[in-house]
Amino acid sequence: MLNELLTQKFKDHFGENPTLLVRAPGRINLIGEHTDYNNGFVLPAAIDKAIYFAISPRNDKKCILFAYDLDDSYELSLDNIHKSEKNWANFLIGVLAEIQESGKQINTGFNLVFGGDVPLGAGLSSSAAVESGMGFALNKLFDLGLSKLELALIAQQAEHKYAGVNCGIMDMFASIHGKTNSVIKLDCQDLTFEYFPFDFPEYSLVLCNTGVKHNLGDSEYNQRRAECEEGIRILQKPFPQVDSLRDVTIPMLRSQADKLSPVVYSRCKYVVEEIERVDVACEALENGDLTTFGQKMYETHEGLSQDYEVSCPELDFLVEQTLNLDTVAGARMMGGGFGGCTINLVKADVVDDFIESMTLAYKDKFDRELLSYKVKITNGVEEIQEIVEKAS
Ligand code: GAF
Repeated sequence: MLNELLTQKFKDHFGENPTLLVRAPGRINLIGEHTDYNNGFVLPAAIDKAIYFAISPRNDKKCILFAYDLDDSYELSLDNIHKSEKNWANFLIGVLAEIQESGKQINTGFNLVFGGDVPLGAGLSSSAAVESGMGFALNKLFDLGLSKLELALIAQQAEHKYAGVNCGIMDMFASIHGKTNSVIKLDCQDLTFEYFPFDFPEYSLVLCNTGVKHNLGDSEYNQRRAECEEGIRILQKPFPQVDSLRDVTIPMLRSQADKLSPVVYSRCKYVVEEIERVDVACEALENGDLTTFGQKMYETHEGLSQDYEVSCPELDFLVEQTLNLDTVAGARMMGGGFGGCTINLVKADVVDDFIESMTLAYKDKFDRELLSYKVKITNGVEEIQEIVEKAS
């Protein structure tokens, strides 16, 4: 539906059919939060909320970008790629710039319309979806021969340099490598991964969106990363073999407690525990043990809230609300934090009641509307062949 609207917009705006249509999904993360930039493990998946791209090559050097959701456009030349004053355009320009830097030259411009239904600021990685989709579309359109991993790394660099967030690799990796009904256990140290089936018909994945996005989110994120790096620098003195928090154990950390500030100690403690938790959670998943898996999700939330301090009252409230519900296996805040969504593993037959009671409780407590989404796990970024044929 969305891609049909986009195709129509493309025709109206550029007077031709797009050559290529692409779908790039947002992501959820089951467990393994703030571990990616610490060389740990994560367990994300691509979801049925996505950003769509309609694109065609041009004969000149112009790149015309049109944001469907904002009804706004931006134009630049391949001869002069630079940051824009329009924030939305920078996610696309960043990818273009990184591709040019990678040595895979794009020599002719293009017309592009993009838009989708990944809620913004909800912790579902709409920006990674934009970057991943842009890279995939350009790679395909100009036959650049970039691998999936190269596309993920390009998207990550674009986020660092053009959005100013020193993010890890998880979001773009998930948007690109997603697989229907599977979660991706990604080792962020060597970027190897394996799929774990996540197909439990008796449970649904429900996201509860606080609608809160604290402005400090990006700078606090970068600060958390810096605090982890400070911890590593201190730990490397007695333990020179340590390269990242992946190499640290709780006894090692405890032995240096007097050298680390209480804040840095708590940040490191959370990360070390979380890296271990992903392993236990994956084992539970393999055994079909959603009770243990859910307990680990709650432990993650506790750590993110108390030690890593990236939660907020709205997220804490939503998680607390589920604690006594035997229809919820696990719940926690998801993503970078400071707002966005909680992820909940809810018995499928009570999802509507769950959403209704959460909505009422949230309204009652914060006088805000709670938006909830039941999400499905889908494939990662892909070309949408049929629609192009239908549209032409
Ligand atoms: C954000 C970042 F972009 C990811 O790399 C990851 O660190 C996540 O926060 C926290 O796990 O989504």
